[in-house]
Amino acid sequence: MTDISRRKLIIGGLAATAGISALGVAARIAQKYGLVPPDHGGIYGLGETLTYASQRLLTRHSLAREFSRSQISNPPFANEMAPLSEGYKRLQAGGFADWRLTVDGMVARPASFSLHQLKSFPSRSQITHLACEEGWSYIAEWIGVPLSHVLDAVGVQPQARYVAYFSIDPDWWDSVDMADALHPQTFLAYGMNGNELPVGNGGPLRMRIPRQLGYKSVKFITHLTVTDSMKGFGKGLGSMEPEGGYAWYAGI
Ligand SMILES: Nc1nc2c(c(=O)[nH]1)N[C@H]1C(S)=C(S)[C@@H](COP(=O)(O)O)O[C@H]1N2
Ligand SMILES: [Mo]
Repeated sequence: MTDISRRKLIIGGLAATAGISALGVAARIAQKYGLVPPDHGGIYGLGETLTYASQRLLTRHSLAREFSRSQISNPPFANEMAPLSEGYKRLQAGGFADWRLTVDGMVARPASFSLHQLKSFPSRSQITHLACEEGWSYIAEWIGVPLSHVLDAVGVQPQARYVAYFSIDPDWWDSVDMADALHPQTFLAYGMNGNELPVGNGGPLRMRIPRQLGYKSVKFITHLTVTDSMKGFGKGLGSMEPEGGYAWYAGI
């Protein structure tokens, strides 16, 4: 099922059972609790708000399923990608020694971390499922540093609401709310199945968010910005995904 038709079904189903006026009430409750996603405008905006608000109220702290080593997919699936940029290839030729993750925005101590520094932070692993909206998926062991650890290191200001993340590939950027940014399974991943993270899977550094669809797990991450509003980024919809018709919140 495509994303759009799934969304229509959710809206249709809710409208049929709850009635349109109850939908309006739900949208007002979402507004009151600050549970309106950045892509709330447009035809499917009400559906986006309801999906996001109900998931946040019901499943905010739940964990994505973890698997055993014997369930790891072999080989892991690498999705097709646009060709890598010259800038990327230069860093790759240098063994990624000059790769940096810069962190700025609403933080007490803006910073720039090398891979070596990120790897010196507490390392965690998880065996989780990466699900593409196009239907395929695979299970892998992801090794990295929890995003929450990096955010603690820079000191997030209390007004912060989102963490936006950017790839060296300028077409790819996204954001998550603080609930997902601080979620224990949200990693900046640099390893996979006991090895370095392969280039095809986003090496040397990718976002890994198992609570959401694969497209939120952006590859080749070089920059994080902590913010209280997504208005100043792209078309203000929270990521480049809603600009192409996909949901900003892609919880699974
Ligand atoms: N920079 C970048 N990140 C990306 C993509 C991409 O094309 N470029 N594809 C996304 C999509 S749609 C999915 S489903 C996953 C695929 O991850 P995989 O190649 O490890 O299977 O990466 C996501 N991150
Ligand atoms: Mo995808």
